[in-house]
Amino acid sequence: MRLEESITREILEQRMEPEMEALTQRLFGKSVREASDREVYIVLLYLVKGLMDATVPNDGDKKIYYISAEFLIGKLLSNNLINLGVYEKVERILEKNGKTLAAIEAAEPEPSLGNGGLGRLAACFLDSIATLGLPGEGIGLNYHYGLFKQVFADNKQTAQKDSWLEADSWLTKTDIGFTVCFGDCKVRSRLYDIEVVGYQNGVNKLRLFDAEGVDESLVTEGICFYKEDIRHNLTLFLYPDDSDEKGRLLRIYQQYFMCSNAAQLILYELKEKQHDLRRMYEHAVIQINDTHPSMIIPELIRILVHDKAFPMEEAIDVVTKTCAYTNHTILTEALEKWPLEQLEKAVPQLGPIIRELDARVKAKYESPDVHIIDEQNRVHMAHMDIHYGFSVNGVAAIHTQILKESELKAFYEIYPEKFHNKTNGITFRRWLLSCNRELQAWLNDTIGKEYQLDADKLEKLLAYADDPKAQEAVAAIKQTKKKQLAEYIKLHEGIELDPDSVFDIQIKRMHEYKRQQMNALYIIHKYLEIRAGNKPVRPISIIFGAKAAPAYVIAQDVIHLILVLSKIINADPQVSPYLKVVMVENYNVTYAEKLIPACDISEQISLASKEASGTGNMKFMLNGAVTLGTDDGANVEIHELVGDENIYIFGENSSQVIAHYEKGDYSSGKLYESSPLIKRAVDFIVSPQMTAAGDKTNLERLYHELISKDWFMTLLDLEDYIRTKERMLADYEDQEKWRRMMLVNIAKAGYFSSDRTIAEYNRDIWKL
Ligand code: 26Q
Repeated sequence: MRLEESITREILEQRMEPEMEALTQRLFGKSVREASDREVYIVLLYLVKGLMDATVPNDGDKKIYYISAEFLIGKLLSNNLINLGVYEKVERILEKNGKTLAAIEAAEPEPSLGNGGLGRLAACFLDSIATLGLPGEGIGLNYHYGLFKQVFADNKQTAQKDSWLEADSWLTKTDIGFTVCFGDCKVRSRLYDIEVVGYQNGVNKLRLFDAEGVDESLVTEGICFYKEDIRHNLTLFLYPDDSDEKGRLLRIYQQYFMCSNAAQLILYELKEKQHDLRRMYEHAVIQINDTHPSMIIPELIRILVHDKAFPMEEAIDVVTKTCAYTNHTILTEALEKWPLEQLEKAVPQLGPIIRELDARVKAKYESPDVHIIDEQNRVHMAHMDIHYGFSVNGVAAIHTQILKESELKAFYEIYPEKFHNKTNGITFRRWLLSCNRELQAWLNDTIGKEYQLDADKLEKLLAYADDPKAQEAVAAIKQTKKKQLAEYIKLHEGIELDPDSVFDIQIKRMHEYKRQQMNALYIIHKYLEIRAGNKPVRPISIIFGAKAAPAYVIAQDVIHLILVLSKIINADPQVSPYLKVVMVENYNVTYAEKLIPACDISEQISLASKEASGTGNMKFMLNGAVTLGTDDGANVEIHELVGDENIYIFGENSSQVIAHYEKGDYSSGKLYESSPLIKRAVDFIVSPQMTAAGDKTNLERLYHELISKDWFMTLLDLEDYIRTKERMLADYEDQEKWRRMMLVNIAKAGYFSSDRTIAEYNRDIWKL
């Protein structure tokens, strides 16, 4: 549905109220007052789409194409209202009609088109690209089911399909489509657009390709589906970051489908604008978000050579000058290496191109470290990106440094000029203006609104760090957000939390390197201490949110551990007045928006050197939480910005951890045997109390993992972690000190605005 073509944005804005009434009548034959929340949501959806249609597109001579397998955009209504500058207006109209935006928002499905950080980053980047008025678009896939919906049963995670597509949607079907050829079939695509409006600026597009003929009835149970039928399941699911063999083959098909469509779209747009393809790089830059879209490189080269009669040499040169690669991980197991045989089965036409690219590398460099095809005939996607792209970047200072010094050292020696650091950022529109209206209103009153477009202006708040009134105000806002969260958790999880307790929150994907299991061991420690009579001066609420890849066994075991602990502790009358544990079900962007503003202690406890950046850490800081973390990822930069007095850093640093791996001298068994405190906590996992309440198989497997392998060194930092958390809890009682820390953290968060990150990408890489 489209609004009348002729209506301008100004008219629509001024006539919001009568337009809303008229549209509600037209669509549902009722007034706004009579309409249901869901109906009002649909009315607002179309009004906002109308406003966006009437907004000037961000255009220019050179365009950034941000290609990503994931765009974790979250719900869009509130964000769009804010960016269009009509949030308050709509809020007032709704209020007049006995409705609240919060209730309307609840009627919007969340598109979970991403796993976690990488997908959310892509969404923040689109917001900043639009806000900075840069010409650019995101290109990805229109998965019918996003990341699975997590449902707990018997204290375990089960996975359900999460459908988000509906007739009335932010997606606009276009008449653009291409043919994509695979080894065994051809698939037609269809392009859908989602408009992304910048804050007080023009619009850009997120362009999502779907496959024609996807058959949702292929899903059998949960998230199981018939994997052989590629033609009908291509864009059915977003893949959780770990999968079985068949799933992996399907992922190659998905990646190629995305890349081939992207390549065809980009070349189509260049042709439309009558640009000379030989100078493609003057008009287009392609940012490859991790290696998932890497096939765009050989695909573009293939099209240029086969369809546009380019000599191979020139095709390679042009494509190399157009493509840039972002690395998001140091975990070797997460770097994509596709067996050439599998790749050629799915996409035979790419085989010769990739072999040619590899041959050129091998002719020049002897070291197997930089070859594209290895001795086992596997294609190293990242290696292809680095040789045949003009830029490589890490996502936080320490991450880029580790890439240069160890993971990608051989490449850094060949191409030092290609390496950049681009520390991640977050959009303040969603992670402050939208999720914490109370804080943004107070900031506006206190330091003015400038910070909304110039995040560094948040530093003005430093002048208020010791001001009792400001301290009082941020504490009151935090209290409000904690109360709201407590109500939400009561409603959704059935667990009651005391808003006067300390809210300690760890929300992120479940992974051993992120060490949720270390937090669980703290909980055990605290539980045993309370039972022994050592009661904390103030109750503590420890809150988790995390999905685990369904095939990741240990991660499932950690979820089980936390859920069982939660059952035991919350039901223990001796302990629960002092300690509560919650793992929220189906943690997603919407939940994050409620959890982050309510947090006191932000848990960022990854094993040093393993978390490339983290972005949750930035969201918490911006909302006045204090970080408890290791010197890892962007924590390092947070630490530098706020100083030792405003953050709690513990554990071994990345050089020490890397040295353990090199020497192979870490032994969790030894630590377990030598520390009574560690032993007591770890043993509790398999205590009769636990195995009676939980599943012995899961608990014993986890116990053995911890004392015999513990690849991500949980026990290494456990004692220091416990000590530091205790010190932090004690400091919380010095409210003046704590509130000062809150203010300093908010004041220093400006650096982590994705507007800054995008401005840097543009200055150093894209040059739009
Ligand atoms: C790979 C192969 C097969 C199937 C799935 C995948 C897959 C999917 C998603 C691999 C990785 C991901 C996601 C990675 C990710 O989110 N990385 C995070 O990126 C953030 C943004 O840069 C960083 O802040 C985090 O530190 C990093 O972990």
